[in-house]
Amino acid sequence: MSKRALVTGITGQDGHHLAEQLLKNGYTVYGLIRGQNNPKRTAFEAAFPAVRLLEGDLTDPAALVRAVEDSDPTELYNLGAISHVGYSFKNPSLTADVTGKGVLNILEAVRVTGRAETTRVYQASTSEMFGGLDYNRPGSGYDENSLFHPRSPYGVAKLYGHWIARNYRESYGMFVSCGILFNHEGEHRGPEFVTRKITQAVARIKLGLQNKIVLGDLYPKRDWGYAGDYVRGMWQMLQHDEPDDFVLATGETHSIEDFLTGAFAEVGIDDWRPYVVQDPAFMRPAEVDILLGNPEKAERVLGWRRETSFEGLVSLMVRNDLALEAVHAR
Ligand code: NAP
Ligand code: G4F
Repeated sequence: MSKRALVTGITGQDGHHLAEQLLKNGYTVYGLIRGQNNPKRTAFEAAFPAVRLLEGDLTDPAALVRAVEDSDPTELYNLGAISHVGYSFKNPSLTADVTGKGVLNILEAVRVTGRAETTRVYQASTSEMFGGLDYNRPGSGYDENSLFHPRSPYGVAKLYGHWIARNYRESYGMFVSCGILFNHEGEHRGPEFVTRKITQAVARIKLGLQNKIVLGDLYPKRDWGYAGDYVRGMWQMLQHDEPDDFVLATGETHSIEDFLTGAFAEVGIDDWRPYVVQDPAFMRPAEVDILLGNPEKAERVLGWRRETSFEGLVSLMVRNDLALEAVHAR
């Protein structure tokens, strides 16, 4: 049977890795692209000439119905979202519409076009739903049964998406699986996220193009993995017999200070402190102090394994940015 995937958020980090893996697995891949003149379109088309782009926005139910009808997907990966936690504090209403209600719009597009029984849906849920508060510390790691207490408009919108996805599974028998993914990074990570901001700056400092990096809080801890490993897990969730929820994580947690230490060490700088300035502009009204996940269920049920270590991730990101920045420096 021919395999057709529709991916929302295909121009984002995970969309890039997923498009690569789906094409390799023989899928016909459709991607939703938003905006009148999306600046990422040209580069995306050059990298993925085989992907068929369909125009539409997650806030536009009619466009989503058209995209589902045009692609007739056997699998739909809903990766599209306002995904930046800091931005969500500044744009909470838009975040609710895109990141929250956008999930409902996708599920309805599948249902009202008569595909509830034929299209498998992946929903991109997140560890931000846990919140990392004192009364709800991760212990040996948050899992699929841990308490939720989101700490940002983004986390709250994602929790709505998570529960409406589960509701469509229970109400209409739809195959909808939610991946509760902990932070994952890599060479396609947006520069607005802390890891990429650091690796770009480290590369530029090494090449003499910059001398400081301005950051917010440095104490928070995250369970950071490699995005390539995590999109493999998304695909595995949709190949499983039953729809379900799965945590993907490394089971390790590291502070931003740890990430700085590793990234600067990669270019031979032992002490990052002289290069880092803190600015409250990059701090959030409410912070998630610590995230740590327990991927035992995904490992046991799906056979999922992460392959890239924390040290390997930091190293690959710094080396990637050194190569990119060296071209600019010439
Ligand atoms: P990303 O790089 O920020 O990509 C987000 C994508 O959503 C982009 O393609 C963006 O389009 C698209 N988008 C934004 N607003 C839209 C709208 N109104 N209509 C249609 N598309 C829209 O995020 P990512 O890191 O790839 O993450 C993928 C998904 O997983 C997101 O839902 C994110 O919240 C979730 N997640 C991520 C992580 C992580 O650590 N990366 C962890 C857990 C969950 P443009 O390219 O046009 O901006
Ligand atoms: O890199 P971040 O912006 O990622 P955050 O907030 O953990 O969210 C990411 O992971 C979630 C999964 O847990 C995803 F759902 C979400 O879509 C996104 O991919 O920030 C990480 C930490 C935070 O504690 C933040 O306050 O870094 C801290 N930080 C310190 N200085 C900074 C900065 N974050 C950013 N973006 N920029 C800074 O200058």
